[in-house]
Amino acid sequence: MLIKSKKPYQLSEAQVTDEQVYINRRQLLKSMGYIGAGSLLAKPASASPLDFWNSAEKSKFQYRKLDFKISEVSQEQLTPEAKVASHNNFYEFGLDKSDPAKNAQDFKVNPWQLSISGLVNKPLTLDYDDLFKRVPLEERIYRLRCVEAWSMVIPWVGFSLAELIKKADPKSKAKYVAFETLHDPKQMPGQRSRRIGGGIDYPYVEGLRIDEAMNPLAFLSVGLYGKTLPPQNGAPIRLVVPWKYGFKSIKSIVSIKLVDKMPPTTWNLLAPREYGFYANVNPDVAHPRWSQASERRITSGGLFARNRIPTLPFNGYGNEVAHLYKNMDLKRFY
Ligand SMILES: Nc1nc2c(c(=O)[nH]1)N[C@H]1C(S)=C(S)[C@@H](COP(=O)(O)O)O[C@H]1N2
Ligand SMILES: [Mo]
Repeated sequence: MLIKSKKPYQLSEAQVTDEQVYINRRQLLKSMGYIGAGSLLAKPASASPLDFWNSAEKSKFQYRKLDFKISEVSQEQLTPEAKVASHNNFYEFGLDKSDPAKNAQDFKVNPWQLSISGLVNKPLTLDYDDLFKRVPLEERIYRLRCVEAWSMVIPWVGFSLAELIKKADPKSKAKYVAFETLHDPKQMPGQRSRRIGGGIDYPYVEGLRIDEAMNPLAFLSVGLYGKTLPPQNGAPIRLVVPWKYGFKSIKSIVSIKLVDKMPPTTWNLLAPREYGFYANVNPDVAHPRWSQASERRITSGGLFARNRIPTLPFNGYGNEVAHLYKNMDLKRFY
C-alpha cells in the first residue's frame, strides 16, 4: 500500500534515493538545532545499500570526513553522488566525461600548497591541513550549469572565497583575482599532450573581478557529500561560482593572485568568440554553436529521463548577483 502525505524525513530509506536520504537527514537535524551535524552524519547510519559512503569506500583515493555547519537546505533534487563523481570536465585528465574518474585516482593532493599573493598586505600560503581549518567549513547546495547545457545540484563543503581573501588583506589597487590550477604533467596526462589535453595551454587559469570574488556566493570547495573532494572534482580545493558557466569553477588550485588588470582565462584564450571573461549563465545569449535557453538536469533518472528545464538568468542567483552587472551590456560582456 502506498502511504501518501508523509513528511520527507518519514520516508523509509528504501523509498527514496540516497541523496534524498542525505538531504532529509540534514533538514531534520537542522530543525533540531544541531550545529556541526556533518560529524553526526559521518557515522554510517545503517547497512542500507543506499548508504552514501559506499561509493567512496570502494575507491582507492583516500577520503576524509569533514565537519561543517549546515547553512542552507534545498528542495531541489540533488544529483546523485555517483554521477557528480563520474561525469566530469577536467581536461588535465582526459576529454571524455568518464576520463577524469578513471585517470585521476592516483592524484596526490597531500602535501599541497595554495598561495594567496599579489596585491595584498599579508601574503598567505596554506598547506593541505590549513585548507580545512583556516576558515570554518559550511555546506552549500548549489546548481552547477556547464556551458555545454547540462547541469547538476551539488552539496559542496567549503567556505566563501571572500573570507580567505580578507585574511590576505587586499590592497585597494587589486581589481581582479587570478586563479591557477596545479601544473604537473607527471600527474596530469592532459598536460603532456595537446591531443589528450584538448589543445589547452596549461596550467588552466581563471579569473574574477574583485567584486565578484568578494560576493558571498563565490565559494571555495574542499568537499562534497560530506567528505573531501574526489580528485576528478578538483581535490583538494576548487572554486565554485554558481552564477557562471562551469568552466569558471577552476579545479585543484595552487595560486590565487590579486592583480590590477583583467587576467587571461583558459577558455577565452582558446576560443574568445565562444567564451568570454564573464561567462554569466544567460539564457538570452546563445553560444555561437548552440542555444543556452535550456539545460539537461542530471538527476537520478536514467540516460533517457526527460529532464530538460529552462535555464535561468545567472543560473537562478540573480537576486544575489545581478547588481554586479547593473550598467553592463551582457550580450557584449558574455
Ligand atoms: N583545471 C580545470 N578546471 C576545470 C575544468 C578543467 O578542465 N580543468 N573544467 C571546467 C568545466 S568546463 C566544468 S563544467 C567544471 C566541472 O566540474 P565537475 O567535474 O566537478 O562537475 O569544472 C571546471 N573546472
Ligand atoms: Mo563546463
